[in-house]
Amino acid sequence: MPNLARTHATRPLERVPNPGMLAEVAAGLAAPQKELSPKYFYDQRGSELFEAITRLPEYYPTRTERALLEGWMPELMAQLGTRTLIELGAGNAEKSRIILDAMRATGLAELYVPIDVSATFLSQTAAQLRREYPGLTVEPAIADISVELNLPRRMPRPALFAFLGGTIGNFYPPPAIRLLSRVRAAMAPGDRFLMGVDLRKDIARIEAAYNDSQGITAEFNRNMLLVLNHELGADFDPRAFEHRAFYHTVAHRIELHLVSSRDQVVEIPGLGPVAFAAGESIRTEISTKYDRASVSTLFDAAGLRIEAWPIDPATPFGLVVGAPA
Ligand code: AVJ
Repeated sequence: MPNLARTHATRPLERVPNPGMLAEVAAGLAAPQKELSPKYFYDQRGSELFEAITRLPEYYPTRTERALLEGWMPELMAQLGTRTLIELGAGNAEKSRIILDAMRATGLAELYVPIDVSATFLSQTAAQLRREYPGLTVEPAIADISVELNLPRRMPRPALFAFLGGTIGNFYPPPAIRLLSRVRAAMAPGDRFLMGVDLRKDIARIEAAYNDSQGITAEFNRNMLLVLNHELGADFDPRAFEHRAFYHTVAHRIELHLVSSRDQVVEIPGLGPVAFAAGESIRTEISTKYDRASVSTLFDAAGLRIEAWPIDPATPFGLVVGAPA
């Protein structure tokens, strides 16, 4: 467990230089429902907090997905003969090892391309994986996948594009389709796309996963304000915002909000004062839950088709194997 009792100071950020951040934040905070992108959760502390979330008893997606990967990857990799693994949003690459092990078992693990916004996590992960997998070329790409993939020019085929964890759920449908289309455009015939999706289920179970009893998710949510303080010189007081997570039954998604506990004004240099009324919220994340039909709709729009749908019906959480349509 990382030290979660730290003060409001954050460690230096190493992420994609993002000159558009101020403009994006300004637009988000000017909307009737104030909104910030979940990509701003992940500085070093945010990444550590997310790792702590993945180990929470209430947070079922990570361990379910890991079990699915362990069960399905050996067979899938043997069948596909995958030579390159491209991972969108690689983080610490724990699940990548399951895929890489399966690739190595077929003797074809040649290139691994982890893509992430966080250069810190990427360089640590890359060095570690080079030691663990002699003969594997590790070529990290620093990119904001909501904008670009920044892939190496040459990659041995067939390649597997992996987008795990259910992170597709962070995207509203139009950007989700743009992201999937970007993956589709980078695919050659014979390549495959592997995506983790959290599935619709009992609402209480979903809500519990985002309202854990230890308050880690609340700290993770508030950490975004520290990222804004550090990156933009804003003066958010995270103690003046409360964590709220609820299921939106019509849109089939969890929404994370930070609710202002009082009337307050926050100063963001270059943007000026931003007023919050007591009870007013910033939406910081959506986490959409799917079924086969809703994944199929996204895939259709992106030029992909569902080739396989291995899910855990008990949880339920799923993997989707996509191919060019
Ligand atoms: C990393 C986007 C998959 O939506 O479940 C976990 C992020 N937010 N708890 C998710 C998250 C709060 C997570 N994803």
